[in-house]
Amino acid sequence: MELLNQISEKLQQGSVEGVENGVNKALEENIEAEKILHEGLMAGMKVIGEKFKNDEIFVPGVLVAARAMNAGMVILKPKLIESGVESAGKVVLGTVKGDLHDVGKNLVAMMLEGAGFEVYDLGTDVPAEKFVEKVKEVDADIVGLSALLTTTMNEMETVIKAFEEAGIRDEVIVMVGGAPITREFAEEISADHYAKDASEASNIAGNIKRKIA
Ligand code: B1M
Repeated sequence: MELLNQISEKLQQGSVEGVENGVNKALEENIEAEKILHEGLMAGMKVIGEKFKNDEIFVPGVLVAARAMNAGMVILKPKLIESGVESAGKVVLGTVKGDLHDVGKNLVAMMLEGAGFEVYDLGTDVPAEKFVEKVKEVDADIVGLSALLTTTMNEMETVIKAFEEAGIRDEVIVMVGGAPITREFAEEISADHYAKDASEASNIAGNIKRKIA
């Protein structure tokens, strides 16, 4: 669809205004928010990822594209979130230490909020002790760890070990995800769950909550 292609193009150009205008126009045309997300924003980010890999663009270009993506997601957020009246549970979420990627993590946060969870988003580059501190502070049910780099994915195990050392490992369910993460890796580090994308993360969290309740 022409408009969704335009959104993808504007994202690749790093145009916040272009993406915002495109997303607003698509919503006015009653295109579903999920379709705009997948076929406009995520399609554009996929192209950026390929170009980055092939050295056709560099970090500044990727950064402006991510900013444009986040700007589009802010507009879509209310549409993606169906107002959850009662809290489904508490989730502490963050991208692990050393890792600055937040687009996927933000998407997970949105989907969880949409499923009625209270999300405490610690942001990016989050050290293990911060996860421990927040879990204790809010008495979280679930912790969501995101990592996009093969060099930072092992930090997830550090976080799990920090929960063990703090004596709270049995009190919290750990879910991991991110591009380099696999189910095998999740099992290896003794995480409780692996989710391949944001909607799976939200489904898993919903199932966990039903089991707890
Ligand atoms: Co980075 N980067 N980056 N980058 N970057 C990747 C990840 C890379 C694959 C690009 C490439 O080479 N093709 C590569 C990693 C290679 C590797 O480790 N194997 C890479 C690299 C190398 C780097 C730097 C080292 C580059 C450098 O400096 N030389 C550097 C590292 C900085 C750091 O973190 N310390 C770097 C920097 C950056 C920017 C800052 C410029 C920017 C991030 C900006 C931001 O996030 N605000 C950036 C970006 C944007 C990317 C790519 C292009 C896109 C990532 C993205 O936003 N995707 C990425 C290439 C790619 O992924 N194709 C790349 C869209 C998003 C919706 O998908 O985040 O995968 P994703 O999330 C998915 C799933 O993974 C999952 O759900 C989402 C979908 O629903 N998911 C979860 C994610 N977290 C989850 C948690 C869950 C469950 C599911 O449960 C809790």
